[in-house]
Amino acid sequence: MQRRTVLKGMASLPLLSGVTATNLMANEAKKSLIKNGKVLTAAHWGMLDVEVKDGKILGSRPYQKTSEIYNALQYYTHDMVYKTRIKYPMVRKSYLENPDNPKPELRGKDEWVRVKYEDAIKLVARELKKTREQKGNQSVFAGSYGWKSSGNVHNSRILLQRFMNLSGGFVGDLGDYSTGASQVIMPHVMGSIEVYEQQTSWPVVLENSKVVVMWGMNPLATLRIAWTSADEHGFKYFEELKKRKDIEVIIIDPIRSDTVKFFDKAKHIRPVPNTDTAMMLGMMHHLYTSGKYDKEFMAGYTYGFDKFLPYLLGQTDKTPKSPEWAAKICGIDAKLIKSLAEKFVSNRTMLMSGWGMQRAHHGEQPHWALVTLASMIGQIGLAGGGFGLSYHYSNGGVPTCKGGVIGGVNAASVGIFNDKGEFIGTADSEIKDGKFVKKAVTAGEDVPAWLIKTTEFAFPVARIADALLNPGKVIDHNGKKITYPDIDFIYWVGGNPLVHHQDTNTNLKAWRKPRTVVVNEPYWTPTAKMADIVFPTTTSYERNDITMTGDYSNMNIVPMKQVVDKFEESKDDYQIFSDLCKAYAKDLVLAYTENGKEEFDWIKEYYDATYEQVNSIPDFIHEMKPFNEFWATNKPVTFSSTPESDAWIRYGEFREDPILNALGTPSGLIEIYSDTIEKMGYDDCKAHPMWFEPIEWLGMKDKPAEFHMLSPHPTNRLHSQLSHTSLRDEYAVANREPVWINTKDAKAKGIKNGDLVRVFNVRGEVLAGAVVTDDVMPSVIKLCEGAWYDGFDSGICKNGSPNVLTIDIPTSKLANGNISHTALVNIEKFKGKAPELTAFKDPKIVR
Ligand SMILES: Nc1nc2c(c(=O)[nH]1)N[C@H]1C(S)=C(S)[C@@H](COP(=O)(O)OP(=O)(O)OC[C@H]3O[C@@H](n4cnc5c(=O)[nH]c(N)nc54)[C@H](O)[C@@H]3O)O[C@H]1N2
Ligand SMILES: Nc1nc2c(c(=O)[nH]1)N[C@H]1C(S)=C(S)[C@@H](COP(=O)(O)OP(=O)(O)OC[C@H]3O[C@@H](n4cnc5c(=O)[nH]c(N)nc54)[C@H](O)[C@@H]3O)O[C@H]1N2
Ligand SMILES: [Mo]
Repeated sequence: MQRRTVLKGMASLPLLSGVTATNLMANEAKKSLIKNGKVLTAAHWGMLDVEVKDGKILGSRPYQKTSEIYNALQYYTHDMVYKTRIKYPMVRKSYLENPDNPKPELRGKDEWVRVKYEDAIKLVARELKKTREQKGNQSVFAGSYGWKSSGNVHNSRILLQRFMNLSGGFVGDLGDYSTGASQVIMPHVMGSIEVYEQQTSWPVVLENSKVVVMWGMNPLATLRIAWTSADEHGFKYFEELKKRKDIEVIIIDPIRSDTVKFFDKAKHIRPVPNTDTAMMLGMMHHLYTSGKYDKEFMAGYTYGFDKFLPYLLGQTDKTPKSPEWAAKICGIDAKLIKSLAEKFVSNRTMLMSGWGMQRAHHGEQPHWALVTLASMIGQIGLAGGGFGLSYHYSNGGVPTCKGGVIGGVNAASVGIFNDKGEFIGTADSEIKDGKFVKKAVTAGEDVPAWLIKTTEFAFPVARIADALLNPGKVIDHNGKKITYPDIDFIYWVGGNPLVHHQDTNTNLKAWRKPRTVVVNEPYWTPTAKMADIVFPTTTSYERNDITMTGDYSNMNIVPMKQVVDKFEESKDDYQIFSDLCKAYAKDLVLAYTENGKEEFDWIKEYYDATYEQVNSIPDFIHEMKPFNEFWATNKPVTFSSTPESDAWIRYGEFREDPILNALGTPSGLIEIYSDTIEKMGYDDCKAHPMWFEPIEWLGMKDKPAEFHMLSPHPTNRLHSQLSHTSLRDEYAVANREPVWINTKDAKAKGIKNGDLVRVFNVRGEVLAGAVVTDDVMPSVIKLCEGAWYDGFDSGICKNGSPNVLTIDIPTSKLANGNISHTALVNIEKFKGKAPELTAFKDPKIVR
């Protein structure tokens, strides 16, 4: 259910008997909101000290300084609270007039009407119930993908799903946008998902690696954040790596990224986008034909090399995957391909990779090929060797600390109702004497039919538009068939799908299909503008919460203290869903809130459970204090790593004994050839890594457009978050999203630095501001993801959201990941009068 498995494992806890003690504390906390001074909280971008004056936020800065690397995201809390906010509950005019015929085609263009909160709650409860009665639970979609805010209690997506489960069930989704391809292919190859797993520890890398390769990876940007909250030690280790003259750094990326600029001594190699698999095959071919690969490792630790070789050598298709063959595809000289391969086998080499190149057509291939290459090099499981798919993310490789992990709110299970429509319990709970009580369930009990009814309809997350447009369509997914449900009600919180999903124009059509769309949002994002009913939501600075930092390191427990009063009529997601429960069915709220728990009850409950667990570790000296003391001191609890975690080597045990410590693959070995995938019989993902031509790329015949657009993750935002802050002034060009174009290309197109340009293809068009630079290779442009879509009035996105131009097809039938880094576009100087930017303006509000 939850993408970051690291955070899972909330044990079911005893219910609090007297809720009142912590309520008292909550009241105290509210009264004592600091009017002048500093408050500690945390965001995805780290622990923050927020400065308050007369009850208003002045500014914010990092709570601690762990590295010299500047993280701009940490300084804009003021705008996060006061800018572009939704003030009141709002309903789209046509929806309010007639929810049964709400003119969905007007979504995004219609006028809005302010309504009373209680009325909005009643409306949503009534229409949700109506949809379920008419079309069943499988017509309610609450997958609600997105990055929300940090905090284990006010976790908007889980809070939504808790409500949707308890009130009857919903359709969810599978996988995520980040690693859609890799997280499905890697279990077949390595027996684990790899992408969200701890890496060989940094101290081991710094001690042993002689070559560090960063393949399609920009940690200087992407390590600014973490799923929980950044612990910031990832940066520290990259700084140490830079100081080390004895470790060679090689960066493979079409773009001269922040990371390439930081490692100014590094070798920077710029392949044609989406061709890395070919380059890797060229390396493998050379290693094989020259006999310079680790034959013992291949024999002892891998499966199916013999069935891959005929392809590598060209016996199956008359095309040997030689360095010369690869060079023609990836644009890297064959000599360089060979010398790199030889460097890797003859030095202890860590192949680090980001995820950009698997967010592309046939995105299953590059990481599968990388694992195969790493196998031939033969250093997997050795100190400082092998590969790692998470050094760029959430402080991967920062040694795991000894201590505790704070639990979080869970999605509960599906509710059961009596004939009168009253809530009577779930498979593991019941309402007894007006109280919610948990029941013991016997393991192995049959799962009731109503419980699986909706989960069977879950579809891969990035197929959302396809699913909305094609109810009943059957698709292939990782060896299974999935039938799209007929979705008529969408509830989204904590995400910005009108920005994050590919091919916005198709997506807009899809969002105009269901009868009802409800969104909880702090800001007037494009997704809020595409809804029928909008609840203004608090930001994390307007409520109390608790989080860990460093998804793998588990370094700190941070109190996230309410900084200021709630903005206008905004409410916590928890409050909104509690009120929806009350309006939906008798006694439902008892289950939702476990008999009335408030934010502090949950915070304390999670903290206490961890405190107890930590105290039960023999002879463990730690900083944790009883909850009240912890909360009052306004400081994080910090745990330390152990000698064992400092020395930890990924796959070290497998290396020592591959029989005893077999991998979770069918063969127990690294699968270069997968019989499981072979049996699926897919034409777009075969049984071993292969080069497939992407649907659009620079080397194709009859290119539909001239430039390859990469839309990587923005350095100065978290996706679309922080878009509306004044940090935007630092990077916007011509008041639009900057687009990087190579000097030579710009000259040919008559484009100058700072020009307003039109980027377009058959799918759509956007305006952007030109940055003319050799930081991007010729024929490639860079337009980062996350600019708020601004095309509701004209069809042309005036702000420069790249997803207007990307392709909405799956990576392959295996993983169905998104392919946002695969798209050809044209670019020209914009002629005529520049249209006004409206991305950050309120929609039309009539009453
Ligand atoms: N072209 C292209 N597209 C991409 C990508 C790419 O590389 N290229 N990357 C993809 C990837 S990996 C990802 S993860 C996605 C990211 O896409 P999203 O996760 O959808 O992006 P965010 O901007 O983080 O959206 C989070 C939203 O939640 C809101 N929010 C924050 N806190 C709360 C809260 O407490 N309650 C509620 N109700 N709302 C809250 C924020 O205001 C914001 O609007 O984008 C994907 N799209
Ligand atoms: N500051 C900041 N940090 C973030 C995020 C953010 O929005 N802002 N988002 C977070 C999230 S949700 C995620 S999923 C991760 C994303 O982490 P990644 O997916 O690793 O990030 P990207 O920026 O998409 O891609 C990384 C690099 O790959 C390069 N690249 C793209 N295509 C190719 C290719 O075909 N070949 C090669 N060799 N390189 C290629 C890009 O130019 C880029 O420099 O980042 C996380 N960190
Ligand atoms: Mo992501």
